[in-house]
Amino acid sequence: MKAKDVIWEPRLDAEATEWKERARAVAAERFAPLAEELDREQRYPHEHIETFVETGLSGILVPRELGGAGLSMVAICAIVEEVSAACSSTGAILAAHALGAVPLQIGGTVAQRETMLGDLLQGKAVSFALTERGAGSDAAAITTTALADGDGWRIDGEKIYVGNGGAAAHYIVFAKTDVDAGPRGITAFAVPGDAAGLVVDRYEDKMGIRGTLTSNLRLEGVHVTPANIVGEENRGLKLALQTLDLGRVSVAAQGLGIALAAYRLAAAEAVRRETFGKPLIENQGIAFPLADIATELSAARMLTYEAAAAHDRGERISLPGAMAKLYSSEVAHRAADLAVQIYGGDGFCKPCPAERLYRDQRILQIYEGASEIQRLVLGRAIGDSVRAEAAATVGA
Ligand code: COS
Repeated sequence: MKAKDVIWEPRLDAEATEWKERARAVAAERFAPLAEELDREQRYPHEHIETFVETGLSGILVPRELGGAGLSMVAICAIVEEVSAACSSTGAILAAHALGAVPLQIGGTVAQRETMLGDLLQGKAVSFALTERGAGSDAAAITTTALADGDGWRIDGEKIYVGNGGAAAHYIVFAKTDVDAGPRGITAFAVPGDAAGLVVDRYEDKMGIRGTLTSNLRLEGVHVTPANIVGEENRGLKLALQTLDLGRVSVAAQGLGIALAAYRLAAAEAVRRETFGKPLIENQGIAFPLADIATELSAARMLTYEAAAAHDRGERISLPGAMAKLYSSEVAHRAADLAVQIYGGDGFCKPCPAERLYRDQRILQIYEGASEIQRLVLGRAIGDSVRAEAAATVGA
């Protein structure tokens, strides 16, 4: 039996199956062979962006009428999972490319969609610039301002941890247009990467996914007009949170890919390596944790593909998306930890792939809403549902 056969497989339609197989073949041929090098050299893979364009991966979320594939979220998860299993950095870059399209799909004008989604198809990313030094989990606390200036606004502030920053053609920048209105005073602006006053001035030296760009963005007197607003003025926080609802499902899919890669390594090594005269897997101390990971990985897949399917049915996915991200990222953590343990000393040393996966998975519990935020979202919903039920009982 092949190790992967034990894990539950989602039932995909013909289109998603075709794309999953295509992604697996491209990832095996082009992404997996460079995974170790990208990590070692902390190198952004420009050649993989060309591959995205050549194979259509750059347009997975772009609507068909604009030349993209307009795929379902289920198909996108299957692709992100395959690519992440081959190379965590490339999976994260692809997911970030797709994320950039979401605010435009939700709130972009026809002209914005044509320009920026057209660029995305050519491999020119749209980056999401929300987080600031004092506003990570508390997104409403951003201090970047967009104050009225002539025919538009002047943006001043600093964004951190901007995915694809420096390689993007456009940035969706969230700024306060009404400093006294709290969460209802934030607006999203599409800012061209070459706008005067926009500077990418630092790249982070990261523990994992070292082939990705994570940048510091300074905005000093960047001039924008009403044509740059994405969605409604002062409703940018809602747009950001709607975007993150979907982004969290694709982070869950990255987690599935990393967990699967770690699980396959761990299972193969447990069968290959012998101690005390028998393969490691003949010991329950090794077989049982592998069984647990196989079960958890199957459960994480069920949560993730169901959240994606719910989105495709037109349902709001804040809660299933939060569960999928929370669980999948923690399964990836446990799977990578087990792979390191089974490899033993080798697992602690480079260039063992288990060592790389252990570092790569760590960000999944942090970006696009830390595990604590997913629990906060779910905890609030639990309180609301109990109170609603109690109120309904009193009213009955
Ligand atoms: N979809 C659409 N709208 C949403 C939403 C969602 N998932 N979640 C909240 N909103 C709306 C609320 O309905 C509210 O709208 P109104 O102003 O019309 O009432 C508004 O957004 C503010 O919501 P809320 O009051 O719940 O905001 P809070 O500041 O209390 O906190 C959390 C919201 C903590 C959940 C949010 O800030 C969050 O998700 N933080 C994490 C941010 C993140 O993921 N950062 C990573 C960035 S990418 S690396």
